[in-house]
Amino acid sequence: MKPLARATGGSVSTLLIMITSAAAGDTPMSYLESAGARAAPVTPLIWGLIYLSAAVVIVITLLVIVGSLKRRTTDAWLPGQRSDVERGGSGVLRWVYSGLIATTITLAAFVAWTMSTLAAIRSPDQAEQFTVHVVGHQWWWEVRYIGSSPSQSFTTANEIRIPSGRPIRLRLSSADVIHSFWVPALSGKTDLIPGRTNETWLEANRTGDFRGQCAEFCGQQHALMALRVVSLPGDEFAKWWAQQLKPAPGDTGASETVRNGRELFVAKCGICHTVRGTLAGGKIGPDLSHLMSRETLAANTIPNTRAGLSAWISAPQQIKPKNKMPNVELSSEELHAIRTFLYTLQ
Ligand code: HEC
Ligand SMILES: [Cu+2]
Repeated sequence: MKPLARATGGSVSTLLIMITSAAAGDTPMSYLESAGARAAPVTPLIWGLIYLSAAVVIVITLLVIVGSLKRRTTDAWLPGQRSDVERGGSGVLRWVYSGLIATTITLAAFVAWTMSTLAAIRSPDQAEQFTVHVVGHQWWWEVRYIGSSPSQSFTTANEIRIPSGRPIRLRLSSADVIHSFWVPALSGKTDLIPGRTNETWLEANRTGDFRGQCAEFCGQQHALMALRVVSLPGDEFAKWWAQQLKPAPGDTGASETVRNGRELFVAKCGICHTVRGTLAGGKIGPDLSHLMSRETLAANTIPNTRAGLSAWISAPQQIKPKNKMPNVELSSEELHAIRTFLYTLQ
């Protein structure tokens, strides 16, 4: 019996360590802490289920140990011999009945808790401020801000900025296969399904940076299809929106290199990328109109620094193999010119 007791003690303490380290919250995508009204009611439910599961493991383990220690008869049990289940007060059936009743009551209680949680997060308690339409692509997120009119709308990628403390409406669709939108601290998962549009909402109750991840396997680079939700104070958010509406700066005052870079960009990259205010209007890759206002590249894969941007443009297939941007043949002068032009896209 001793090794069994030791093994049981070991697995229970491993479980407890797992639970407490996940609860510490130093992981960027911990789902055990929430930061918004849509996630808040879900977190206690997760904790409830964790405690319930731990209790089930402990109770069953104890019953097995007690059952094996408590030998009911000293008679040897011969093969083929039948042992009758006793009815009545001291019988085995009492255990079966009480087990069934306890399980049914517990599960029913959790079903009720789950249903009421779903009802609680169905819609926010104040009207949504605006709509963001997120389109899943293999393997990045197109993010369309729908303003009060087309001239107030714009498109960006992989980073969703929101005003803190205000709910926003999310519309989710897909350009290719099924993806799933998941920002654990702010919302549970909602799928992006080709041919239909799902609606949900998002709210952060504080400013901060919340990491998300595609949560439905969608091909080779599924793991590198992350996103960020950045929650800003209202006035900063309004400034950011106004800045995003601006087209790329024109020729006036632009250096020779920038003008060159723009021409090269339109010729070599414009088939797939849009930069508003230039002739580049491609829709296959992310909109780059305000590339420099984003902190990461290629769906949160590398930081958007000078080195990161050069590395990505010269060899995207090395950084994110099989992604839909091919390595484009560029001389070092061309790379320099394109990069200098991209730096102007603040
Ligand atoms: C055949 C289409 C195609 C061409 C041509 C192309 N790209 Fe891309 N590009 C993409 C796709 C698709 C992505 C998204 C990759 C991913 O994250 O999976 C991308 C991503 C990027 C990103 C990262 C954007 C972000 O917000 O994450 C930059 C920067 C970029 N491309 C620059 C360029 C430049 C500069 C050129 C021209 C030298 C170019 N691309 C040519 C399709 C293309
Ligand atoms: Cu995916």
